[in-house]
Amino acid sequence: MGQPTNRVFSGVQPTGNLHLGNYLGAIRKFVALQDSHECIYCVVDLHAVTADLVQKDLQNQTREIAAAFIASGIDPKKHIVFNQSQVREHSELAWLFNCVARMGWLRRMTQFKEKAGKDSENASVGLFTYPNLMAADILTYRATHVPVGDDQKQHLELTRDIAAKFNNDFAERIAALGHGDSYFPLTEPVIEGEATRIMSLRDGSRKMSKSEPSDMSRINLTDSSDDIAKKIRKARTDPEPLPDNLDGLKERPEADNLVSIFAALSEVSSEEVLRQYGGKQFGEFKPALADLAVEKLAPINREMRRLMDDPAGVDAVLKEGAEKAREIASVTLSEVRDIFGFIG
Ligand code: AQP
Repeated sequence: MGQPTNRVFSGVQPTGNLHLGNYLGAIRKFVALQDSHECIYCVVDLHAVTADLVQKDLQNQTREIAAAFIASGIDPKKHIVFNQSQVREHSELAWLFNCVARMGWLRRMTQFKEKAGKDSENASVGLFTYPNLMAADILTYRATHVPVGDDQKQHLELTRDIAAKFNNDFAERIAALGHGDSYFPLTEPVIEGEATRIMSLRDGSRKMSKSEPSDMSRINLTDSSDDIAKKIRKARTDPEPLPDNLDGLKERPEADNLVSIFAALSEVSSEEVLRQYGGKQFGEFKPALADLAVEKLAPINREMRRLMDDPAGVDAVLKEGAEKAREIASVTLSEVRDIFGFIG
């Protein structure tokens, strides 16, 4: 089988509190790539247990992400939507990548440092090797493109390093087995647009995040219209009016963040938003942003609720997706086993 040329893979962890950053930084891009690419979108439940071993409601959290994918416009009939743990090949390839990746590469991963915090001796080994599993998720499908937020850039670089080392170390066998001069692609990240890093509504220096304790820091996709409006009204800002150009947003992280959110939701540039709102006070800008956010998110929220009312229906989509994913994954793993030289 030749390498695919336009296959997209990406995933979202079912760790609760799916937020506007996940939507604008990732899920909305997933939707946009559907017309031009073969897409595989995964609820990465094996990743969810790396930080907190016992998830409060993993099954419903998994369904919620799948529902968000579909409610946002991903068509599971045309593309593949599934949860990671149903396709065992991800774990097998991750083990093999544990042997390809080097300790020094993983020690440089900033996300591990952030998530493990000061008590890294007590972090799970899974949290440390998380980027190898992510590389396996992507390369099980030999995906060429991965839409992600800016925080995942370093993990994508590691995925490319793993692919390059594998291709290089096994070059002779790859060629001898008829796969040409490389087996895995050097996957391209798709990190572009106005919303690659949406920040917390309470602190413009911190990423909007599922694990941030304050619910006021993020807009959840399950929030009611009233909650969305309240969170935007209470979002931290400074007392100055909005500037009329991008330079004026420097050193104003909270203002910059709200302008970026407005731009991303209305699909225009931040410059365009400032042309319209430059010189205006937040008292005028925030209600306009709240209206826009509600207009864009309410239909997704409604559709997510409808889907979540039928858990068996969501499970059926995931099962069917897993079957389709396994068809691709089993071929890759069989070829990779041959390249390694295992019997069977
Ligand atoms: N604030 C963000 N702005 C833009 N994109 C973001 N993403 C996450 N936060 C932002 C992107 O969403 C996708 C799914 O993320 P994930 O489930 O893998 O979780 P994460 O990257 O670890 O970040 P979260 O969602 O905030 O979770 P926690 O709190 O656990 O760190 C990815 O493409 C990510 O880049």
